[in-house]
Amino acid sequence: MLRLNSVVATGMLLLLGACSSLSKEKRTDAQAAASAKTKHNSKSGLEFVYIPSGKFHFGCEPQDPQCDDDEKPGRDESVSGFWLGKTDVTVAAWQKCVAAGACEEIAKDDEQHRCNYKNGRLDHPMNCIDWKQAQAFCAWIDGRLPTEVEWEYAAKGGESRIYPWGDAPLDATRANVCDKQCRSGDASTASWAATELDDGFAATSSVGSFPAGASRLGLLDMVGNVWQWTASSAADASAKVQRGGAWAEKPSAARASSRYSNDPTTRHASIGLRCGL
Ligand SMILES: [Ca+2]
Repeated sequence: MLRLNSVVATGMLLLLGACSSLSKEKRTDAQAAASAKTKHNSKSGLEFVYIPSGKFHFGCEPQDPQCDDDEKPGRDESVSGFWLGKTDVTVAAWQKCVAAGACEEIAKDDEQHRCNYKNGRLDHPMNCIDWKQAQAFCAWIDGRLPTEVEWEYAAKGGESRIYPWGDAPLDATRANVCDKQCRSGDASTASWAATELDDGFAATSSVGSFPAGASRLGLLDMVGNVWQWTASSAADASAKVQRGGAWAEKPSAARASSRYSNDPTTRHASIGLRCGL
């Protein structure tokens, strides 16, 4: 009997070992993205990806030498499952919201015509909108702006990653940042333009132009293109946090833990939004 128990116990241990190694089996990002749950929002025409609940390290990753002080030391966070836009909110989606009477017409443009609304760039991210206008759009589709913790969790795919695609350095195929063209387009950004990069865009790009920069679950343009307003307040409680860097920012802002904030009334061609549901 003792011997039988021993055999059974050994078998159980082997089985547990097998289960454990299966659960640790590493899926590639392409496999993870292919099996991610997605849904179409008919009101806006936007796609959403389900981000399953989990825990992660919020803030500076130990392998990241570019972290700013406001990313350190980071902390453990838990996130409940939620839906996040696969792309930034587009001009086409914003037009639908305006037609429905739930969003404002955006009349303002900047002197370089980089605000996308009414400039014929329907598949570009909506920009030049303040925090309340961003909130109103998300409310229209029964959603909300994500918190910065949710945003970073999604950007990192729940893992320890510097960028949505992993730890490989940013290059011209990964994201739309302030590259050599950005310098020529706006003299004010010249001091931090990454002149060694040519990503092909002087200002915003059509959403999804950088598939090589996709996150583990297939989110596009999480970094670069436009900053994304979040629901979170900054250390200065009157300011709101924005994430992801932008076409007008240096590449180091396009890291998953990089943070920035602005007064909620700020409207700029480098700031847009992505909704959670
Ligand atoms: Ca660029």
